[in-house]
Order: sequence, then structure tokens, then C-alpha cells
Amino acid sequence: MIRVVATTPFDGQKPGTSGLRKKVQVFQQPHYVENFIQSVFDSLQDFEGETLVIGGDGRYYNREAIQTVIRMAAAAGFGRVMVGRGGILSTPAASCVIRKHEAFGGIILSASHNPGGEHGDFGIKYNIGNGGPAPEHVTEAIFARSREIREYRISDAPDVDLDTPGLTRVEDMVVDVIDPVEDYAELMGALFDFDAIRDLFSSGFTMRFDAMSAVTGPYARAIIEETLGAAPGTVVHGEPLPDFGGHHPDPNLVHAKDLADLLMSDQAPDLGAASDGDGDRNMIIGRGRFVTPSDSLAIIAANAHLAPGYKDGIKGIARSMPTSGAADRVAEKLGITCYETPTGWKFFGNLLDAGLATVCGEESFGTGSNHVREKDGLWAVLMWLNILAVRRQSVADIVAEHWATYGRNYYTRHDYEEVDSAAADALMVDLRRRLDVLPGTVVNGLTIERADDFAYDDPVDGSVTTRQGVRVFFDDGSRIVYRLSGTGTAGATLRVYLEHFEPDPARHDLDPQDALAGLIEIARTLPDIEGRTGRRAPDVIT
Ligand code: VG1
Ligand code: CO
Repeated sequence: MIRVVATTPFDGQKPGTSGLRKKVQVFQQPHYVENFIQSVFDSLQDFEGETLVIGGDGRYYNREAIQTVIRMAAAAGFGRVMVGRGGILSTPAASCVIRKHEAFGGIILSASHNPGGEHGDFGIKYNIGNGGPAPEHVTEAIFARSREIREYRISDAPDVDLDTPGLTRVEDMVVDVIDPVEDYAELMGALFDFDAIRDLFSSGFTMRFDAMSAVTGPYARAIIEETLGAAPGTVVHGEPLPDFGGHHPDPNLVHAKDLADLLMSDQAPDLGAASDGDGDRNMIIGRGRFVTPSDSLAIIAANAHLAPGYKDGIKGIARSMPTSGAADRVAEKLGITCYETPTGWKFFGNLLDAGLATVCGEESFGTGSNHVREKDGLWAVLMWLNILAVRRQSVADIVAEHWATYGRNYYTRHDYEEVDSAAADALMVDLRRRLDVLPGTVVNGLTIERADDFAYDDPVDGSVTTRQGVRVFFDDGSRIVYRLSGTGTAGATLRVYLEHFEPDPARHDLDPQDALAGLIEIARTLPDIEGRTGRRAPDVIT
């Protein structure tokens, strides 16, 4: 039976960079999930009888939330839901399933790289029929609805057995519990030269893939170990755990430190890789060589034609604004456009749908292509494996050759986490207020050439997105970007992105923190980070 339940709005159900993210306890409040899901459904039209894809990254509260979404989808009139077995679907796999089965959309339960567990974070994201995150006009409609919602509709049917594949029903709606890996693995097989990668592994190539006890484990085991023949044990932390083993499932040098240390040691395998909570991020490290995500995007763009799915070349590249300009140099050489978008994968969707871009990336360990409409951690790893299988060089050599050809964009991001929100807001307000007077100012020997607050005009639908980060450009081509995170759940996170281009190969072997030392100092003092936030140093440096 379908019940209509009276409710009152919650404050703050505003989707951020990637969906609604809050502490688990917030989501556990009675009606909280229901209000948000009903707000999503109320913002959509013409889905009667259509298919909705549902899956999550396996974190604490995943199963409970999925049962609620299923009951509400039945009440809303969807004809069918496709749910990953065990409630599992990585974010890129969900995107793949939505596209392949021409679903109306999908609900992804994840807070991505944020910590999980009972006291960690939870999140809900709506993806549209192209498989990508809902664009801003949709998330704005959802938020507007959440502020006036008065009732929601839900079936009182018992829980669905999520662990047994096959078909059941809730009210008139079909529930299809699917293998979470199958469709995705098939797509990867169509894009990459699996035979060449098998040869690479059988020739003694070694690898460690750290799934960080998050969602990618089952995907990586099936594809890298079982299909491609990597040695058993190549995938570590391969079991998705509700609390990610107590770790922060964020593949970077801080949170995947064990992997990074191994790759810098004498026991290093040829390749190290890691993925995040929901499987859309990736980190690539060769023996003795960490590849920044910005460089990885550029190298993938320059070598994509080596993979069968991209053999005719790429049509364009897109990168988020704070991502380094390394990809722009590749685009220039290839004679294609490099689009610069605001942070967040939702801004790539139109470019991919319109065929303007083939490969996309963000400095935050996100890379992907037009094969789905999300960033895709395992895809990036398989792309690297394909490139390595064809070029038969080490990661370090490929990177060094790339820099020798294009120059090196020294790059780092400094994050100040859980800063007092008012202080962080005031810092940004002050920077924005000074935009007009900064040009011409000399700081520590560098002259500021121009400064702005990044705005994006979508070339496909003409929508305009403003206030996407303060950019300060210097006369030597260096750049500092300041923006506040839209994925945190406690206080504010100030992100400071630093970049300096170095054309001279003789100066390509510096530690980025050394190469950027002067700029780092300017970045600290220009908005008086210490005075305003009390922080002497960033919490996370990547
Ligand atoms: C961060 C990253 C951004 C990424 C987003 C979602 O957002 O900077 O590049 O798209 O996370 O990634 P923010 O607003 O905190 O800077 V995931 O893997 O958390 O969905
Ligand atoms: Co993620």
C-alpha cells in the first residue's frame, strides 16, 4: 500500500559540488532521506513506468537508504528499478548502467571520498538520463522543492532482498537486482586492449591496486586480477567495508600513504594505483614517480589513441578551472580545444553529450571520458595500463618524456580543512573585494598581472555559472586559485591551488613544494590565511 506522509522541510538540503552530503546522523533523522528523495522526484517529469538505477558505495547506511529509495520509487510510479547486488554500484558503474539500459536516471548513495561509518558522512546524488550528475538547474529545483515540501509518498512493502540477483516487485514496480560489475566490465573490455595488457602482466609487470576498502574492490579484482591476469593479491583492501576500515577513502599522497611509500621504496612494483569511496577517483604512481592528476590527464590525452576505444583520436579535452594547464598544451599540439569548466563533474556533461570533448579531468584525482558521464577511477588505471602495454616504458620515463615535449606544470593543492565558516567566507569576500586593485601589485618579487572570480558560460546550453573561485595570475605565468569546497560536512575547507610552468627540462626534477616555494608563500600571505583562520599550515598537501 502507498502511504502519504506529512512532513516539514529541513534546512540545508542543498546539493553541493556532487550531491547532498551530510553526517550520517543528519541523514538518520526521521523523514530526512524521504524529504530529499521526494524533492528529487517532484523536480522531475514524465518518469511514469520508466527505469531508475540505484546503487551506492557500500558505506554505513547504504542499505537502509536504498530500501527507502526503492519504496519511494514504487510510490512515485517508476516502472522498474535496477539495483546493484548488495546495494553496490560504483559511481562510474551507475553511470554506465543508466546509459546502457536507457534508464530515466539514477540515485547514487555515496559521500565519495569522505570518511564513512556511523560517525562519518553519507550522501545522495541524482543522475540524469545521460548517466551524469544532474546539472545545476535540476539541483536548484530539488533544493527549492526541499524548502516547501509538505508530504511524501512511500510504499509500506517489506524490505527487498538486495543480495539475491533477479526480479521481484514492490507494488507495481519491478525490482531488478543486477550484478554490479558485469555491464561495467564489458564496457572496459570494449575500450581497452585487454590482450596487450594481459601480455604486459605475463611478461612480469607488477602492480598494486589499493581499493581502500571501498567500492572498487570487486571491480578491480574481476577486471585486473581475473580478466587481465595480474597476480592474485595485486588488489589490496578489496572488500568494501561500511566504514572503509576506518580510513579516509581518498586516493592521494596523504590518505594512501602506504601505497605511496611502497612505490618510493626498493620493493616498488611497476605501477601503483588507488581509488576512492565510490570509485570515481584515481591515483597513479609509477616506481619512484607520483603522477599528479593534472599531468595524468595531459598524458592520457596525448596517448589515448593507443587504446582501441580512442584510436581515431580525441575531439577535445575539458578540465576544471583549478586543474593545471598541462592538458591545454596537449590540446594545442593536437589542434583541438581545451575547455575550462567550474569544479565538479556535472559541468562536463554538456561538452561530452555535444561531442565537443572526449577526455575530461580534474586536479582532484578525477579523470574520465565520453564512455560514461562520471569520472572513472578504474578507467584511468586501465588507460594507463593500456598505454604502458603499448609503450613498454616505465611510468617515470613516460612522464619525463611528456615534460620534455610539453614542459612541466609544477602543481600543488593546499587544503585547510574544517576552518571556521565565517572566517573562510570573510577571506573570500576580502579577496573578491580586492580583485580590482590587485593587478600591478608586486608580491615577493612577482607582479600580479590580473585577478578575477571565475565564471563559466556553458557553450552548449548558454547557462552561466559565476563565483567559481578567485584566480590570481602573475606575470611569469604562475597562478594561484582560491575556492571553498562544496563537499565538506564540517566547517569550511579552503582550497588553494598553485601552478607554475617550467619549460626547461634541466629544471624538471624539483620537488613541487620546492619549485613552488615562492608562490606558496605569496598564497599564504596575500589573503592572510593565518591571521584570518589561525592556520599556519595546510592540513592536506597534494
Ligand atoms: C571536490 C573536488 C572536485 C570533485 C568533487 C567531487 O569538490 O575538488 O574536483 O569534483 O570533490 O568528487 P570540492 O567542492 O570539495 O572542492 V567526489 O570523488 O567527492 O564525488
Ligand atoms: Co568519488
